[in-house]
This record gives sequence, structure tokens and C-alpha cells, in this order.
Amino acid sequence: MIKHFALAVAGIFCVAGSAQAHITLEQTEAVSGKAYKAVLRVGHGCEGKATIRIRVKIPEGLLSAKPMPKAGWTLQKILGTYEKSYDLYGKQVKEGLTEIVWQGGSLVDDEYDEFVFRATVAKELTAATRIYVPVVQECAEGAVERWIDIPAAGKTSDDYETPAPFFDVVAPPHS
Ligand SMILES: [Cu+2]
Repeated sequence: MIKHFALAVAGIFCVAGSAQAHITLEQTEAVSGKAYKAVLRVGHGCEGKATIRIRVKIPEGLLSAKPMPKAGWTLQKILGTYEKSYDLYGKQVKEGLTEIVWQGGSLVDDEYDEFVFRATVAKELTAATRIYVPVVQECAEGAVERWIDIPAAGKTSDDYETPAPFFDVVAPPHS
């Protein structure tokens, strides 16, 4: 009984600080007002179980998000209204994808894969803003990992077991 419990606890989270094993974004900087290609890196399943569904919350300020189709997976695109209206190449936009879901595939725990979408970083998002992209990873047998932790003041993502992937907005080179 005790042994079983210990194994279960050890299996819940990755070792703290092993960012490589979490779900993270490949490009940790995005230029304000420009397109950003978000590559979500999935380093493992949930407690050893295969990943069967990836749900991504598109954060406020990432406009006109478009997922990259992925062989073996079907896409679900959830349209929503932004909290604010944004100027996108002279046009006001206030709606777009607010969630993207890849499902129907199976990524076993000892293999690696990437899930990609592209979006425009609103120019209203100024340099030095950190943007979090919450992801829910669903696995076989109902297992789930919620990569949704956004650090409280005075903390960093490293302080959390399941940090949300993030990137930092940087200023355009010549503006
Ligand atoms: Cu991990």
C-alpha cells in the first residue's frame, strides 16, 4: 500500500526545473505587431500515458490565430470575442480563434512532438510584456496535465509544477 502510494506521487509531476520536459514554446520572444509562430513542444505524456488531446487557450492580444494542421490529428477551432478591439493592418478586429484543439491522435510518452499555430502579436502589446499560453494536455485513461500556472507577483514559472508556456514581447528592430 505504502509503496503504491509513493510510486503514484512520484509519477505525478516531472522533476522541478526540467523545463525541457514540460510543454514549452520553442520561440520565447515575439515582435510586437508582427506574426509569431508558436511551436508547442510536448516532451512527455501524463504520468506515462499517451497524449490524445491538446487544448490551447489563445491569449488576449494574439490576433488571427491559425493552427497548422497535423497529420493524424483533427482540429477544432473555437471562435470567440476578444476582450478589446485591436488595430490589425488598419482594420479593427475584435474576434478570432480563442482556443485551438488537436485531438484524435496518440503521442506516446517516450516520443516527442510539436503542435504549431501562427498569430499576429497585437502592436498594443508592448515590449517586455510576458504572454502566457495555457495548455491542457489530455491523455489516455482520463489522465490530464494542466499547463496553466501563471506566476503570482514575486514568483517565476520555475516555482510551479505545471507552468503555462510563455513568450516575451519585444520591440520591432527599427521603430
Ligand atoms: Cu515536464
